[in-house]
Amino acid sequence: MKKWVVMAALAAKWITGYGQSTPAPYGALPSQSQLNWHEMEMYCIIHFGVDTYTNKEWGYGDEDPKLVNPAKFDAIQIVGAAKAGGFKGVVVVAKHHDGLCLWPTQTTEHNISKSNWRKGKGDIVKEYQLACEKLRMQLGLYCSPWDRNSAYYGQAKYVDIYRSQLKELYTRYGKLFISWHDGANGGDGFYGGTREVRKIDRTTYYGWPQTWAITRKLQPDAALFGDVGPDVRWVGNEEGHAGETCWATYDPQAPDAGKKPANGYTKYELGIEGTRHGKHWMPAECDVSLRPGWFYHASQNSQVKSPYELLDLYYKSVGRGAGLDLGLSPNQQGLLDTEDVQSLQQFGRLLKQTFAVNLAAGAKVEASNVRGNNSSKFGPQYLLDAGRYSYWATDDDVKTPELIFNLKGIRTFNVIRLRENIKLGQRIENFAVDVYYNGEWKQIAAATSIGANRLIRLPRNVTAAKVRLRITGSPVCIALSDFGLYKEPAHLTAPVISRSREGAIIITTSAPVSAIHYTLNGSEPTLQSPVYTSSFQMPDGGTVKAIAVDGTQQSELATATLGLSKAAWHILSTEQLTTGRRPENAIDETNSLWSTLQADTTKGFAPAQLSIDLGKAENISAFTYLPRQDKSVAGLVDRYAFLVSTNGKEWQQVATGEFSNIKANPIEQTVALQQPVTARYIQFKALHVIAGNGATAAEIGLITKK
Ligand code: FUL
Repeated sequence: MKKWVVMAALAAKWITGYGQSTPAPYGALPSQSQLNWHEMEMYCIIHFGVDTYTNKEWGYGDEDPKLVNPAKFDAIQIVGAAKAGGFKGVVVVAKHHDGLCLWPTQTTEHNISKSNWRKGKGDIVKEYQLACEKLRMQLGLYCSPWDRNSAYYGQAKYVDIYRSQLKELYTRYGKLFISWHDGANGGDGFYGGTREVRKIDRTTYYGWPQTWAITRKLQPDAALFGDVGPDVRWVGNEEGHAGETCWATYDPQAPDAGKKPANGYTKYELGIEGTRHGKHWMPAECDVSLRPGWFYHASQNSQVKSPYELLDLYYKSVGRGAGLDLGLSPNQQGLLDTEDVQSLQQFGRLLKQTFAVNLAAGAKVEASNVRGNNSSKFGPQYLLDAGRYSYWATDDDVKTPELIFNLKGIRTFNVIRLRENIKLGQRIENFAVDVYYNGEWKQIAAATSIGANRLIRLPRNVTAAKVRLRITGSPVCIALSDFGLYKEPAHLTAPVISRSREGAIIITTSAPVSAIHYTLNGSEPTLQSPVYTSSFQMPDGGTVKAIAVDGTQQSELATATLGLSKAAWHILSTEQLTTGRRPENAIDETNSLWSTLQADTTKGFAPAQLSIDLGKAENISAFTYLPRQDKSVAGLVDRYAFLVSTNGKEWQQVATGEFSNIKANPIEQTVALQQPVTARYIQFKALHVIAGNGATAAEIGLITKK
C-alpha cells in the first residue's frame, strides 16, 4: 500500500517535471464572480434622482420626493444606449447619499412611492431589471451606505435599515453581477431634521463582514465593489484610468497609521497600481462619467465625452487589466440626451471596427518552448483562438520564452493585445514586442502587468510580416491565453481651444492640418463654417466649437464653454490676505494655483478669500471654481460663499453652499446665482476645505447671460 503511494508520487513528479500537467496556479486567484466581472470588461453606472432636479451632485437629504417625476422614463432607451456602446451591464444607483430610494421600499418613507411619478406606483429599479432582461444585459445595484436623510444615520438602527434595504434589492430584482458600495461617508445632512454633522468610523460602523455575508448568501454570483474590495477595488480616481502598471492583486491597508491592514475596510491610496504578489485578487474598477458630473446638469451638455475620448479611456482601463465603469446621467425626463446616445453608439462602433479582425490570426507561430512538448495541450495555437482560458504554457523552469508570429502576409497594425489565463493567477512581470524589419528585429513596445488584458496602443502604424513576443520576466512559467494585433482606424485628433490671460481665443492642433473650421453660436462647424486664421476676442465668453480638416479626414468636435473674458480683471490691491501662491494665478487662464496653505502644519484652517475687480460692472449669472488639477487634495474648497460689491468695500453675499464630491471628482464647479446681479467686484470665500490649513484655486470665473 505504502509502496504504491510512493510510486504514484514519483510518477506525478515525473509528469510535472516534464511539464505534462497543468501549471501550478500562482498567487491569489479570481473567484467565479470575479472571472465574470473580468469578462464583462465594461459596464455603466446610472445616476438619477433628486439631484437631477436640483442640479446637485450630492443631495442634502431634505429633498421632497415629489421633485422626481421622469415623465418619459424609458429604461430600454438607457440600457439600449449602453449596449450599443459595447457595455455588458448597468449598475443602477438605487439610493444615493440623499437617501431617496428609487424602489418602493418598506424600510423608509423616503422613497419613490412618495413621488407623483406613475402616481406613486412606479419602481425604477424594476424597470431597469426588465430592460436588462430584455436586452440581455447584466444588472448591478448601488445602495449608498451614507444616508443624509435617515434620522438613524450614525446609530446601530440605521445599519439594520441599510441591511434590510440590501435584502430587498437582493431578493426582488433577479441575479446581480455586482453590489456596488461607494466610499463617501458621513458629514453634514438632514438626518431626520436635525441638520447636523454626523461622523462615523467607516472601518467599523457598517459591520461589513456581516453585511457582506448577506450579499454572499442572497447573491452568490455578485462581485462586491468597495474602495478596497473585497472583490473589486476602486482605482482611486474618477477619471477612468488605471496605472500604466496595474496588478489585479492587492494588499489593502488602512491609511491611518497604527491601524492594522484590513481587507475591505478603508481606502488605500495605491488602488491605481495594485500590489505585485498581493494577498488578494482584487482588480481595479475605473469609474468615470460620460459627462463631467455623475448626475445630469444641463450646463454640461456640451461636455459629453467624445467616442475617441472614450476609446482613450478604454485603453487606459480595460487595456490595463482593469474594468471601465462609465457614468450615464438620464435627464429630468428620464432619458439620455441625444449627444450621450450618439457618443455611446459611435464608441461602440469604433471598438467593433478596431477589434473585428485579429491580424495575427492564421499566423504560423514558433515557440521557444512548449510545456512538456505537448503542443496539442499547451501549444501556441491557443493564443489565437477566442478562448480566454485556453492557453500556451511553458515548462516550469522556462520563464522568459519567446514566440515568433509569421503573419499570413504583410500586415499593418497599431494595437497589440495580450491576455493571461488568469485562472492560473497573474504571472508575467514584463514583456516586449519586436518586428522584423530590414533584416533585423526592432523593439516596438514593452510593458509590465498583463493579467486579464493588456492593450498597447502604438504611437504609429507598424507594418510587418513577422512579430516577436519576448517574455522578459516572470516568477513562474507562462500561461498566456491571447495574442492579437489590431488596427484602430485613422483619425484626426480634435483641435484644442484655449484662452490667454489677455482674452485671446486660440485654436491649435497637435499636427499640421489643412484647415480649422469654427462656430461661435453653438452650432456644429462644417466645411462651410469660418476658417480659423488667428486668435480673436470674445469679451462675454460663449461656446466655441471647432473641427480640424485634412484631406478627406475630419476630426472630432472640440467644444469650449468660456465664461467672461478676464482681460480687464485684477486682484483687489487691498486684498493681501494670502501668504502662499499668488492670487493672480486664479485668473490667469491656466491651472497654476492661488494658495493660502501654510507650511506650519500646527496652524488650523483659516477661512480665505479672494476679491477681484472686474474692471467694469458686469451682469453675473453664475460663478465657477476650478479646483487644483494636480491630484493633491490640500486646500480643495468644499464649502463656499460668493459675494459681490459695487464699490469694493460693502459686500453682499449672493450664494453659499457645498461643492459635493469634489475630493473624488475635482472638476470645474459651476454655481448659478438665484438671480443675475450686476457688480464690478466679486469675492470668493473658502469656508471649509477637504484638507490642509488653507484654500487653493486653479481658476475663478464668471458666466453672464446677456
Ligand atoms: C462616489 C459618490 O460620492 C459620487 O457621488 C458618485 O456616486 C460616485 C460614483 O461614487 O463615491
